[in-house]
Amino acid sequence: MSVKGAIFDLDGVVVNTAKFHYMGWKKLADEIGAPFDEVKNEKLKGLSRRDSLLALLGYTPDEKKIDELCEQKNKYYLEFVSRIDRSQILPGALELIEEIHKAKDWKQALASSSKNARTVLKKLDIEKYFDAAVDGTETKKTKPDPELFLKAASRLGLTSDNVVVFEDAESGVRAAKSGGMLVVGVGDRKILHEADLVIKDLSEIDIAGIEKLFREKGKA
Ligand code: B16
Ligand code: MG
Repeated sequence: MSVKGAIFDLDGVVVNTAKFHYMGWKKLADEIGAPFDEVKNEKLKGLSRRDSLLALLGYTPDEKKIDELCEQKNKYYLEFVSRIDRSQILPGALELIEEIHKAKDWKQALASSSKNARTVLKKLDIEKYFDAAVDGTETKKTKPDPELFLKAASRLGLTSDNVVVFEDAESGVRAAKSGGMLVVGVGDRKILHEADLVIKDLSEIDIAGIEKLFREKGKA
């Protein structure tokens, strides 16, 4: 078998930090009187901080205001994240990452839009499992552009045909698809229906399940 790669989104797939992004945006939105709820939040998942703000506001203020509001949201997010520990790792994530880490024909990367991804990885002491990591400080374009995932695959020394992406965001599923990769949606089937497979969480899949998906999609 050729070497295969798994690329994991961070927030909402490996760690329960998607909830903290939501709480940060909600706090900011309430302060500035912008309507915001969990339904609107779905559209923000996977987007860069700046694009999330513009999507939340529905208009583009001047750059100074954008910076100020982004900084404020990030301050709230970092306050929440400062308290996280391994109990925030999502079901099945550590088991799958450990299984892939031990497997000789598999490599894995972390690919997150978040500029705080490395802070989270360090806090949870899980960076050691990954062969590569790409975050929002290294990309020009935001999901649904495939740049982040293409960079992650290339750092693993693999092509799109040999990797599978795990994503919880609609924008992330689209990014992986437009990069020509297999994608497993992690979360709500109604939102992630463009994925090749949708699971509730990573406890529903292991290497054997991923290999089955590669075969079914003619990419074995
Ligand atoms: P930051 P992911 C994304 O991370 C989040 O889904 C998204 O909600 C957030 O706005 C984005 O990171 C940027 O995060 O403000 O920390 O740079 O899901 O791609 O791991
Ligand atoms: Mg995510």
